Amino acid sequence: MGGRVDHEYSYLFKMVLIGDSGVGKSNILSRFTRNHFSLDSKSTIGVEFATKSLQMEGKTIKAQIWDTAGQERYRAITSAYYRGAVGALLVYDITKRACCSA
Ligand SMILES: Nc1nc2c(ncn2[C@@H]2O[C@H](COP(=O)(O)OP(=O)(O)OP(=O)(O)O)[C@@H](O)[C@H]2O)c(=O)[nH]1
Ligand SMILES: [Mg+2]
Repeated sequence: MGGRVDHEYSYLFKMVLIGDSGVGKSNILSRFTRNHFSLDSKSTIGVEFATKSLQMEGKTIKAQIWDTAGQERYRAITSAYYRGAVGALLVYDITKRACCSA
């Protein structure tokens, strides 16, 4: 009954990846956490997450990164996952100029 809690990290940071569909959010995450890139990855449904532990100044820092779906129809679900995040990575495709010079 000691109530001992073993943490394998000193800090846990929750981050969210947001941005339009197809800009590469899921691939940024898979590259960062697994060093993996896929040319034909599937569009994210809802939300997925992955973690990666990093060593900094002798401490273990765990990044818990939530990868949201960019498709408009998931917007209501995905925004619920912003809660508790300490940072957001806004991703966009610099080669896709949607608009607007007159
Ligand atoms: N050429 C190139 N293709 C990329 C790059 N990043 C992602 N892609 C491709 O773009 C497509 C979409 O990438 P995803 O990572 O699934 O995009 P996403 O932002 O997660 O999309 P949603 O899940 O729908 O929000 C995939 O076919 C990727 O292979 C990149 O840096 N360069
Ligand atoms: Mg995705």
